[in-house]
Amino acid sequence: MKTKLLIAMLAMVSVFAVAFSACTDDSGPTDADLQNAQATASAAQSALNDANSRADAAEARADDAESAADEAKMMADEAMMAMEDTGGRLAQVQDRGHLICASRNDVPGYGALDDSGRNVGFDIDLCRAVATAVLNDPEAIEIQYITAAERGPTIQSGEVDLLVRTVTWTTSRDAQWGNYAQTMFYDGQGFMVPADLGVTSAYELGGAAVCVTSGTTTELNMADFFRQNNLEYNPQVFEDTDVVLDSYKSGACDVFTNDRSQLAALRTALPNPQEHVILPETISEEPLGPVVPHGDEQWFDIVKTVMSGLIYAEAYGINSDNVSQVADGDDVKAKRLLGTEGTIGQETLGLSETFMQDVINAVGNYGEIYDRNLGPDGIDLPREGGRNALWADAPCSDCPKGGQIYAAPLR
Ligand SMILES: N[C@@H](CCC(=O)N[C@@H](CS)C(=O)NCC(=O)O)C(=O)O
Repeated sequence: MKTKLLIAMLAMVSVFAVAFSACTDDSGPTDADLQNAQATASAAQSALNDANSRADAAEARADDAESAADEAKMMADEAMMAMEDTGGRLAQVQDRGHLICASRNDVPGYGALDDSGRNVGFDIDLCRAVATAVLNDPEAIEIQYITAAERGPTIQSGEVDLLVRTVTWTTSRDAQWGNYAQTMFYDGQGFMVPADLGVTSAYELGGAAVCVTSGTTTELNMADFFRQNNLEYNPQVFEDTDVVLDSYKSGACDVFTNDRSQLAALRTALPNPQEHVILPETISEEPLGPVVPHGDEQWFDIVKTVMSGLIYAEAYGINSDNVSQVADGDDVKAKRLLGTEGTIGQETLGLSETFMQDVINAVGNYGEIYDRNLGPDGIDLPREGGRNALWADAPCSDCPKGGQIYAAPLR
């Protein structure tokens, strides 16, 4: 429209210019002047007509382009909405029919093969809990076995849906590896030594050969500890747990350092556990839990909600034995968790109303998972009075309390 006006104005200006030049000539316009002016005016008129039709065509093209742009935007919005509806990774997992977890089979309590060759452990149960929430099948899992050093690249690439392999939450891992969903176990780093060394404190370890696995917070904390305390040491760094353990067993190193719960677990697998002591010092914070790949908030939220559900199920006294009765009972909060009253966000997450009933039926609540793997029926780490008890004001009456296991309330 603006183009049209501009061209029309230019044409008019050229006609007026001829007329004006004729008027300002003292001798007055001659016939030739008038003919020239008429010719210029009709040329200007046809230029104007021409410009008008070009402007009309341009306007039509602009309208076309505008509606094409609108259409493209609508399609992009629709695609985005469809993606949000189906959920990127959720849809992938459901299409594939199984969940891929990166984990392990070499540490009792977290992930190890039982007598029948089935992988069992705390980390494996968290993987099964998520598989149940999204596929209603705790067996629909594929475990990729990776070393500690492979954890970052594996979850960064997005080739697995979940990383559950004794992973400590740290700021750089959050930034580089993926999104850390929820702390499911509070650990800290310790040292194990053969009892006959006569060492009673980590501060007596100056000059020791220390076995550690690469790519772990353990390796970094160990360096800090010895440097900070001006102690010389000889680090023996290996990639596999088995190799570290063999080196420790063979006496190639005097000390084995790791998260305390793993030290306790691996100690039980030594030929004479009582011949090894775990020193009293804890030198770091190791909050452990599942990690999801960056870039899919719905998937991140799903995993967080499943973890919260496990924790609050224990707090509300819902377990694998009573889940059906509680679902039909009159405890409002418990019913909300189980999908028989209100909502905890199931629809937005793309999960069934009663997904937590399926999860608890399949793997139990947080306390059941703990007891089976890390507690009395597993590697027997005490819970009562420790950080891995439920929080101080947890509503349950008969669960261990006063700890730090706490999650987003389910509403
Ligand atoms: N929580 C620490 C340590 C995790 C960890 O799993 N450490 C060792 C201890 S046995 C390990 O698995 N190493 C053996 C391996 O990579 O196979 C971390 O996230 O870096």
